[in-house]
Amino acid sequence: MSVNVTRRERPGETGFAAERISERRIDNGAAERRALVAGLRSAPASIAPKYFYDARGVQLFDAICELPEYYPTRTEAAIFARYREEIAAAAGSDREFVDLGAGDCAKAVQWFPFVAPWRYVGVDIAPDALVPALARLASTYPAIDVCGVLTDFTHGLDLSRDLAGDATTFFYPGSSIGNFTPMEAARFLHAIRRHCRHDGSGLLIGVDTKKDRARLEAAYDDAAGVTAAFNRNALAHVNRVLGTCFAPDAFAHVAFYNERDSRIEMHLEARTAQTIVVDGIARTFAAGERIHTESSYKYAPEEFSAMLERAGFAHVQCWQDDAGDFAVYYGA
Ligand code: AVI
Repeated sequence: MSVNVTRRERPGETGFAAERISERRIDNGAAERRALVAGLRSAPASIAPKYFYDARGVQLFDAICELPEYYPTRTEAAIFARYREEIAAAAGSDREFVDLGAGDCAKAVQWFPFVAPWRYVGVDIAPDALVPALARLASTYPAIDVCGVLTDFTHGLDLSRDLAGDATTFFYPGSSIGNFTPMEAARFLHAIRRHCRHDGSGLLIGVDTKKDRARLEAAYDDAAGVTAAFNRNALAHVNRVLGTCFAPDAFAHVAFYNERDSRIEMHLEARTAQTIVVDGIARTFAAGERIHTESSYKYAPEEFSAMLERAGFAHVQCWQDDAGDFAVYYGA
């Protein structure tokens, strides 16, 4: 049975009151540039995965989510659809609903009829998709107090000034937690738990599972080459940030499952020796040398449930598809 939410369409209305959006981003431009330069000069070299997500990277990621090989998005959606009422019963209704990495808010909005939030807080680092989506939500659901927070929560989650101070459902879908190291993930879960101060609060999260190497590797090295383009696009982004002259096509996309660490690793491998001036100093990448661009950790359900419990969540429940390809958890 779904809970009734007042729904009123006001087509054409796109404005959204600026005071409903809290700007919590700190201008770390210089420090971020230094970290990028240091990563490129190191051996092995690295580029943080956030450099995937310029405008083209966001489009490429959307295309990845539609690929036949990339099962996480589709499988999570199927689990949500199949167990929506059961999950909503665990999370409860009439909560403040905090959407971490909200983007265009599309995943969260599907929960509205089932959990009837009285307040929605979309949290994201970038305003481009979030602000117009909040405007649409505010107009479509006038009974919900719709707000946004712009922040880079990968550097630590502090929403103490932004929450109403009531029972809160945190929502973190898409296995984005897999892009943290296990240590960072544990810290992040603890930070969310610290925000769950009121009875009825909890976390609803989607996490990818371990599975056979061939399927994992295909998901990160698709036949159409979309993930390869996504990976190489990080170099085009870095060129704009640092004024470097990387030729993205001079680097091969490499993705493999590191079974020891339970993670997919993505790298860019120099096809031939490449000398790039990075912040005034030449850096030569030997033929075959790799730049590490992303790790995507996979967790067995018992491992992730234990992580949630260590972070202080109780009554952890897990829902999976029949093949066990993905898992959705709720912990109170
Ligand atoms: C955003 N994140 C959960 C994706 C993942 O699966 O780790 C990013 C991605 N990288 C390549 N394909 C998708």
